[in-house]
Amino acid sequence: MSLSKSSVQSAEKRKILVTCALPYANGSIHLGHLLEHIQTDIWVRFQRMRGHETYFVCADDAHGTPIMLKSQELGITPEELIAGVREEHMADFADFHISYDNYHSTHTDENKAFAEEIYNRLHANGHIKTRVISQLYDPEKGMFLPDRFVKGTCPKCKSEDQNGDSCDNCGETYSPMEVLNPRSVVSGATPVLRDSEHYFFDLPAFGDMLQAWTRSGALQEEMANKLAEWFEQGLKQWDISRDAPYFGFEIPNAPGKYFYVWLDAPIGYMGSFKNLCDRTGIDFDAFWQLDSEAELYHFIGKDIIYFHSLFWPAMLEGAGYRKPTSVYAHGFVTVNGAKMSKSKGTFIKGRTYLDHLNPEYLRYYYAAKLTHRIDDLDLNLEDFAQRVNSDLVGKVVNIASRCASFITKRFDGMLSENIDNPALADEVMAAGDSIASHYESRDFARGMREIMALADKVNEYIAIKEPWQLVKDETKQQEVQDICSLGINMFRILMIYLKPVLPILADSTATFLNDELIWAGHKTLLTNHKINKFKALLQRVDMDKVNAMTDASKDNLAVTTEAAEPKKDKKAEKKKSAPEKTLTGEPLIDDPISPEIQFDDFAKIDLRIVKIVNAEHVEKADKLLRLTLSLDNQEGGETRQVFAGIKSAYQPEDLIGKLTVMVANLAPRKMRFGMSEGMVLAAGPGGEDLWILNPDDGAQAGMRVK
Ligand code: NOT
Ligand code: ZN
Repeated sequence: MSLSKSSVQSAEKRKILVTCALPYANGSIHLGHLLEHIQTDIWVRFQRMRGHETYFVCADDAHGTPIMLKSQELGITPEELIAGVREEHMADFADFHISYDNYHSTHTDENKAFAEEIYNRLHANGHIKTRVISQLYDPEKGMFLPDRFVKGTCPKCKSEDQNGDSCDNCGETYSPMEVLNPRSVVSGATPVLRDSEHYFFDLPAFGDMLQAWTRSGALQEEMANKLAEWFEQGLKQWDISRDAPYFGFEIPNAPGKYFYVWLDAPIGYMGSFKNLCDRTGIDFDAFWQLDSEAELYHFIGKDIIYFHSLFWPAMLEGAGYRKPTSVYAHGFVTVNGAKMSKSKGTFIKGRTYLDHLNPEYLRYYYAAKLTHRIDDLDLNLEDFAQRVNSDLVGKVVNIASRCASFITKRFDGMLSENIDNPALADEVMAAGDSIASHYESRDFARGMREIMALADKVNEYIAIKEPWQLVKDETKQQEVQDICSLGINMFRILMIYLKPVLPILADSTATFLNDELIWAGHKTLLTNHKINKFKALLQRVDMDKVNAMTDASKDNLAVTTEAAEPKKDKKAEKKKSAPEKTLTGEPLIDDPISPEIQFDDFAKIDLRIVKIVNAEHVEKADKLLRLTLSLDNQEGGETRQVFAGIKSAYQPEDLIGKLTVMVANLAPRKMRFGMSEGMVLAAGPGGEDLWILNPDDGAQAGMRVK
């Protein structure tokens, strides 16, 4: 990410610090995250190309209950968990060419120091209040339960197995204390109410400042409207403490109390930048002090506007720091017109994409659809292939491939002294300012359209001139050289314009053309200049690879006992398959990371073919069947009771006498209905299509027994 000093364009050199929202350290990067990181990276690369002093930082968001619980589940420390996930995230971003100057973590000394300092200043300025609140507490696990970790019966429609904060059946939202028959998702225990003193940040005290800031023009229109609604509803004090056990930073002078993850998450922007400054000598204060003239931008998803446009500026103000210049929100990614879905294979992880496709295709497709607005963006996979093939391969690279071989073969790689058609050259060169303004205002789609319209003109020009015909006439050689030299020059300028989006294609173009492709170069032409032999610069998108990617993203293996995945709830499941992040509160548990296991680990799993000797409904459970499994198929032999969430697919009587596969050595688990002493395996997207393996009922595993 070199800052090309020679490319200084604009009169004034700006100091710019840019961030993306910090991904949680408990799940993989998917194409939803990548919209934001790609959008921001394009903007940052553009600013760097224009010669501005630009820094781009991010970090993993490492704290909170889900990360604590997940590390326990995996039998590792939270530090080990977040270190591994950070490596994975950094590799994913690097492979999508996201050019971070620093990718840090919120669980660091820098972040701790800033979190404490900001808190201490807020405290000293009277912005921290305390009061006792009552919350549900899991007596078995010994912890307070965030809303999402409570389940039970909806107080309104009485539908069972609903979330602690809202009902999927009737849509009602409520407090977890209103839930009937509540249970802890962590242990299955019945939660009890317990009091605890909490620390609150006095957000309402910043109401006037926030209203003024909102109207300062720093925010997108849709966002300012959203804020106006929130102001109307009235700002509330924000609970910033959580009780031990919690993975985070302890609050100064408050033993056993921890900063809520969302308190130190935005401070992570400062922590990451500080770490960069300490390594490289950049002046941290010049970017963060109250009267800083540097620009500070946060790119975020629309779901976390509240945190970035209310809490964060108020915290900064209260602690004596500057506020963001702008917060730029974007919409969510849908795939083929719908929410990303695991069963359709459209919940696509960054790594799965990279296993099949070139990252620059996605960079271009997102750029071609991104505007400065908050609308959702649809990744239509057919359109994706078609668009990339038609624009990048068919229009842009095509110009080079049509012209290059003549220059190499006939003219020893030399571009001519004259170029044909100065009017066309002028038009392409002059478009730089307008394309730059589209980049600046994040209207990448308009920029891409303008670039492609120019590419169309250049292609038309070449098609009319037909150098492949002229070349046959010995007297027309100079004309051929001039036409093709113009073509190559136009290709070069278009690639300068595309460089923020397609850094790797731009690099290979630079090698091909012996030219650096700096932004200022769009006003110059290469004449009497030697170029290298043309090599294919970009492959077409192959639909088979797109399909292979969605196949690889299909997640059909559903583990069906509740015992196996105590934290799986419908709402989290829904959220998991959505590109968006959490709206408020605790992060959701994302995909469990599957650590690679060795054969020895696998060998520990006692998989047995067992006979279902009894199956029955479980009173008050809408998903579960109670199975009695015979391990040795002998009367009076060893049996196990297992609760399996397969009620949607089977009548109990159809199961009796069938064989299935079970994990026989899973630690028994106490459930509301009794002990579950193992787990049966099943496959399928769910609902009626859920098949338990049945080796005696047909040749193939996975055949339906119904
Ligand atoms: N980890 C959060 C999420 O929604 C984003 C935190 C961004 C940093 O994925 N914070 N602020 N404010
Ligand atoms: Zn309900």
